[in-house]
Amino acid sequence: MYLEAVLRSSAPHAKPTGLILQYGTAGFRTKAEYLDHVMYRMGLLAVLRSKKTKSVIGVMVTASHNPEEDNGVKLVDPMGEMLAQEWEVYATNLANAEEHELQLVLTNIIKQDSINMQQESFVAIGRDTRPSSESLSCAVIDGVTSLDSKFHDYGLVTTPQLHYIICCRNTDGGYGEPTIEGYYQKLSKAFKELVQQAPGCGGEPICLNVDGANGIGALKLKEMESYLQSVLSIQLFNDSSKGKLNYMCGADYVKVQQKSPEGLDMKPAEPYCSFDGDADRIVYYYNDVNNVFHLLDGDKIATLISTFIKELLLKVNLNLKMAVVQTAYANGSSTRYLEEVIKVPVYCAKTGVKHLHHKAQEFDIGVYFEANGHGTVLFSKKAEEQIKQLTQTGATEKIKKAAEMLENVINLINQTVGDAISDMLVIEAILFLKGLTIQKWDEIYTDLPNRQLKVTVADRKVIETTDAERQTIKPPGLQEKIDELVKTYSMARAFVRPSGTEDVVRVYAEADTQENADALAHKVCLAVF
Ligand code: NG1
Ligand code: ZN
Repeated sequence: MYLEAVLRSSAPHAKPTGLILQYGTAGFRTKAEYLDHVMYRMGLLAVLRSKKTKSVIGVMVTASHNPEEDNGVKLVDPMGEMLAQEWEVYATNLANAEEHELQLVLTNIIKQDSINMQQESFVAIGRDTRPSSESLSCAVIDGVTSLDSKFHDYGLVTTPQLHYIICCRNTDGGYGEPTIEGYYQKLSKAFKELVQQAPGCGGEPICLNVDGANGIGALKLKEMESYLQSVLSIQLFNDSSKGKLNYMCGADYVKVQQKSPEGLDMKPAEPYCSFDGDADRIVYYYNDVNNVFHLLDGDKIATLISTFIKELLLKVNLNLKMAVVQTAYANGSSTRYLEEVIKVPVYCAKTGVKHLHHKAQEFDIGVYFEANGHGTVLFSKKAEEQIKQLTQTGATEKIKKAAEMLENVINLINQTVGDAISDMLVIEAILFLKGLTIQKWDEIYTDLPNRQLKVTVADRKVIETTDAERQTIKPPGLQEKIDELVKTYSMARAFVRPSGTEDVVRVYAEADTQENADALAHKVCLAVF
């Protein structure tokens, strides 16, 4: 009988007949005008998921780094992680059911997963600053309330803030206070304590320029500024809701174009960073004294963080298994440096944070970053407990101090998902503690020149890949063509894969010079047609 109420309230959110969408690597993503029914239905699905897991489930309305006109939605599972893979199919089925099929599809999910509809449920909703996000999140709420569920609308939040809140709510505050205020307090406390452990602390605040991509990250950073006063001084650019979100700015623009964003006048040698549209990615960059642009992407970030953690682990003498997880997009130089110089095992996962996150969970300390700047560090319970123990009973002051630093890193990093604000604070603390400028950090290893391009084809699904997307198995002959092309360049590597978030095929190439990387990428594009 409750399903009749669902059908009644579905009418204002009716699905355009024939529209088919897929729950991809980052949930549903397309032009905002196609998404009203999807939002309503994801409200329904979040209630079912909440009943099934007996936990609070999150719904985030955002299309991250995609253009302002786009929007999207993803569900957040109980520990702040991405929605379980088995449920992605439910999401797709529900989004694609025609109005007259909705009741049947819902009933099937309830039956298939033996969901007790009497179980209480609670859904937490968040959204980014896109003009379409407010009304789309109202559609989510309509879906949630049509199944009589409780909910809380957190309004404007970054994606990682919502993940943090979900984790806090489901651990009875064990991960922190389940509020935005609690998030600022937890992070700023850990940051200040870390920075205070540096020998030269107490002087001028650390200075950093931030490109907020005209999005939610800028808004939230402004809110957080007062918590960081006297320790970190932030000059914020592209922080206006009047500027167009992600347009010629933001982390994705800087990473893909390999140039500085519009809207900031870069001064030589000063450090800059860019967030993406929902503040779960960050990249750093600077212009050298000759005004040459240098990018420090997710690979450089992973290297900085894992070197720092490895050094501390040696000091505390804990035998914890640490590894770094990357994707095929990781620069070859970074992988070599991590394996050969830092001597930490490196694994390659498929593109998409859930794959990296999953792999990183296999270790006591799993550092994962996509080259585009999305990443975090996961600490196992065992690692957290052993480190905590040493802060109390460490044999020497040196051991205690190193253990305290590790504990602060644990508190500063958002373990639920990549988080631009949290990652930025971790990076700034490490640079400060190690006395490194952005140039010195950049000099740790030199990136191989690389190029990322996209090709539009009739059907991107004709391309199938294996070996964590580094090889194609379909269409026949494509891999052989790529191999032939790669052989004609020095230090070269190239691969293609269908995007999970856009209707394109992505092409990546690296080689000894920028000209060669560009030429190889172009030739591979032609091979894809
Ligand atoms: P696709 O469109 O599947 O390449 C992009 C990013 C992913 C991930 C997702 C979700 C690249 C090459 N790909 O996926 O890493 O961040 O978006 O936002 O950057
Ligand atoms: Zn994002």
